[in-house]
Amino acid sequence: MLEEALAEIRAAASLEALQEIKVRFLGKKGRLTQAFKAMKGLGPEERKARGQELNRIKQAIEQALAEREAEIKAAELEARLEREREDVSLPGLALAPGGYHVATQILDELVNVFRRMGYQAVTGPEAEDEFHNFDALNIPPHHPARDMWDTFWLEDGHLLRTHTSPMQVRYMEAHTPPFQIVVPGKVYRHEATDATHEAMFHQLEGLAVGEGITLAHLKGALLTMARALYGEEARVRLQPSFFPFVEPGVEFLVWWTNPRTGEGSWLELGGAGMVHPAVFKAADDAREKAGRPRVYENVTGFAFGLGVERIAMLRYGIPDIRYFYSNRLAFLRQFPRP
Ligand code: FA5
Repeated sequence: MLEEALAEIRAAASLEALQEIKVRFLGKKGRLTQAFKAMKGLGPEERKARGQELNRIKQAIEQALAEREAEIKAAELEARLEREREDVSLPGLALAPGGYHVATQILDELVNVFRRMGYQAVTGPEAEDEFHNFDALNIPPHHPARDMWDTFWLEDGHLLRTHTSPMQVRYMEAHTPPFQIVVPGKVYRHEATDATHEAMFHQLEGLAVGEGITLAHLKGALLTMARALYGEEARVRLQPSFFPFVEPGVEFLVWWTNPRTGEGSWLELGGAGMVHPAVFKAADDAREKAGRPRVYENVTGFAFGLGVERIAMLRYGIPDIRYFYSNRLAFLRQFPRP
C-alpha cells in the first residue's frame, strides 16, 4: 500500500489531485483507516506489530504528501511569475495628452478679458441652497419668476444652481465694496434639451459694486468684452428685459459678423442690469445675522450673466449644443487648445 501511495503522490500534478489521494488513503473511509479498523480481530501481539507498521505507513504518506504539496506550490508560483512577467525594457506607450474642453477654453478667455479690466475671478458651489439661488435674489417662494428656471432639487432640500447669480449674494455676505468679480461655472436646468438648450451648461457672472456705479459702466465693461471676443468693430446693445434681481433689467446683444458668410447680426448673449436694492438688503441682513456691519446701503452695482456655450456655437458655427456634452471625441478634437 505504501509503495502504491508514494507512486501516486509522486505522479500527482496538482493540489486537487493530491487532496484526492489524501482522502483515498487517509480519509474516514480511506484504505489506511480501513486497515486500522481491521486490526480489531487480531491478537494483542499481532495487533501491536500491525499498529506500529500502519503508523509508519501513515507517517510516510503524510510526509510524502507534504513534500509534494510544497513542490507543486513552488512550481505554481514559478509559473505565475513567468506568466505575469513585465519586460521593463519594452519601449513605453505615450499617453495621448488631454485637452481643454471647448467650453473651458472660452470661459478661460472670458475670465482673462475681465482680469485685464481688474476683475477678480471667484467660484461657488454647484449644490446651492434655496436662499442664495432664489430668495436672496428677490425671487420669493411661489413667485411666478421661479418658473424661469426649472430646477433640479436634491433630496436634502438643496438644489443644483440654475444660474451663477447666487454667488453675487455669497460674495457680498463676506466682502466689503468696492469690488468687481466674475464667477465662471456650471449651472443646471431641468428642461427638455434641444439644439440650443442643455440641462447643464456654463455661465459667466459679473458683479461690480461701489459708489456711483451706473448702467454706463455696465455697457463699457460689456463693450470691452465684445471687442476682445469679436474685434474692435464689435458693438453692444442693451434692450429692456426682466430679472427680479436687477432694476432696470436688460438683455445684452452683440453685433457679430459670421466669418463664413460675412453677414452680421445682433446676437443675444445674456442678461444684466443694476443690482436690485432687495438683493443688497438680503446681503446686508445676512451679514448682520453673522455679526458683520451693513455695507451695502450707499452703493450701487451692476451684474450680468451670460451663456458660454452660446459664444462657442457662434464662433465656430456649431449647430447643436448637445454636441458639447455627449462625449463625441471627433467633435471635441476639433478644438485643440490654441
Ligand atoms: C440668467 O440666468 C440670469 N442669472 C442672468 C443675469 C445675471 C441677469 C445677472 C441679470 C443680472 P438666463 O436664464 O436668461 O438668465 O440665462 C442667461 C444665459 O444663459 C442665456 O442668455 C443663454 O445664453 C444661456 N442659457 C440659458 N438657458 C440655457 C440652456 N438651457 N442651455 C444653454 N444655455 C442657456
